[in-house]
Amino acid sequence: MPREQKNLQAINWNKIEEDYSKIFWDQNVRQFWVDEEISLTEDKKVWLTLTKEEQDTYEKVLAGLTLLDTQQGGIGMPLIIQNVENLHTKAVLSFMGAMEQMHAKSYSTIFSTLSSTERIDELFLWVEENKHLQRKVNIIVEKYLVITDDESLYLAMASSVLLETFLFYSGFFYPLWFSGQGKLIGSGEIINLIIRDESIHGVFVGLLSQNTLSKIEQTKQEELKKQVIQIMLELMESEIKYTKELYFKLGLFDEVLVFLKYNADKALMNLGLDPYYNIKEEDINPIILNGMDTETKTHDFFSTKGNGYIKSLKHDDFEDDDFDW
Ligand code: MN3
Ligand code: MN3
Repeated sequence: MPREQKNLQAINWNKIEEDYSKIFWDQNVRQFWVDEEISLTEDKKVWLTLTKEEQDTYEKVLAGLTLLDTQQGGIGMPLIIQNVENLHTKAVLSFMGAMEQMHAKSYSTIFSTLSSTERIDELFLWVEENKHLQRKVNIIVEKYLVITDDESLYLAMASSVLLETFLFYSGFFYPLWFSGQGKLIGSGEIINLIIRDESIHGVFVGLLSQNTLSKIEQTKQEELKKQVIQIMLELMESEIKYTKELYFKLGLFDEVLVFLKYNADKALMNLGLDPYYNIKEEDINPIILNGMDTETKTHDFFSTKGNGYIKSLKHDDFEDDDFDW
């Protein structure tokens, strides 16, 4: 007996229902990059001047980031794609998912420049065994694996934004700390490119989440928003332990904590929610802000692609101008 056929739709870029899909598609394409474009030869010289503890933390934060990007590219994006209906939204998310794999790969490029093969193997084992790292990724992945309706889809999208706009920053901190002082600039450049990607990912999925939430009954909406705050707090608790383990010995724990709270607020704002910690940009160590300042970079071939921290948008009040990055 022949299987019953469904009429499958082809994506039509000449008829776009959600007009912002095209804007996000174009922006993703415009800022596309590959890890091999960045020279890391200077980093190797600086690397040899670092202490054992500095090297250890640097390697571990990159290994941790590799896990986050691997899971976001392999599980998060594909499952969200499967559960949204709009074909253009799926296309944009697919592009973003491919970039997650580029991010994951770029850390390996840094490792191959700085670390021995034996050490790299150790780091990947450390990732599998670090309980704080495993816990935070599991909290997120669990939300991806149970999508069955709008409510679970909303929580999955919110978790995705918490991952991309908040959780990555405990790892980004250290490369920014060095590049903000003019050290390990090549690796810092890669991190800045990743930050630029995560910024639009967070804004886009944030908008989708607000869209999804608006389809849900009002009283349930309030309940779901509270759940998001609970997830954020659970992740923060885990992040504090992770951060302590990695940064305390370097005297940077407090600095990282402020940066984490700042980015947790950004994630909430991407979701159209109020900030929780109310950390201002002035509260962040200026070295970190300097590390994110692209004008100080030596590579200028990206200058045409635009860079920087991207502001969050409320679904109701964004306009075309908001995408003029
Ligand atoms: Mn990524
Ligand atoms: Mn991303």
